[in-house]
Amino acid sequence: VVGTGRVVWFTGLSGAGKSTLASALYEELRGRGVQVELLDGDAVRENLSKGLGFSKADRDTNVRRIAFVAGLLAKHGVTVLVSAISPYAETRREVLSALPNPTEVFVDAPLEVVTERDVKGLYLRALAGEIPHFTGVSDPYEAPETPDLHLRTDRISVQDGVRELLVHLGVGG
Ligand code: GGZ
Repeated sequence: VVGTGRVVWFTGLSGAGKSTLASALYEELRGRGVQVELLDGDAVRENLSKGLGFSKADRDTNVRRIAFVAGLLAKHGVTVLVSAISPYAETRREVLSALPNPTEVFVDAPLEVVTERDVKGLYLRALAGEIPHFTGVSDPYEAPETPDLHLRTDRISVQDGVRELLVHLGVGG
């Protein structure tokens, strides 16, 4: 697809399913010949944002860096999928409003559910007080009030989530 790309921004708690949905969507779009790139919070923090922590200032810096790169890619027609907790509503609003064709996707699973899943064992450690500033436990998560898409991952499958995303993006289900 030539022309201006777009940015699909997945926000939500750790373990809510942001990266799972973003990478599933990535594969779908690639299969359809769309130029697509994935900026995942985890990978970004090992490279572009190495050394940053989880204070509000560091999270905002991380989010702004991701948005900066997303904007460069989108300018060249790439569909950019961002997966980052990005917990602060005001910062999300600021960066998203500066991006071309932004879509804010709220990847939503209740805290009880992500704590139960605890894929990486981080919630157990956070609840034990071993990880300070852990989102949802000892650090805020400001849910989007009017996301473009709201996916309840405790109620729908990855496949259904991807289908909703494709429909929303106008790429068909
Ligand atoms: C939240 C943390 C923390 C704290 C480490 N709070 O599920 P994960 O493990 O793989 O993804 C989380 C990732 C969060 O990085 P982001 O870049 O998405 O965050 S932000 O947008 O707020 O900058 C989690 C892990 O890092 N992790 N410590 N204290 N998540």
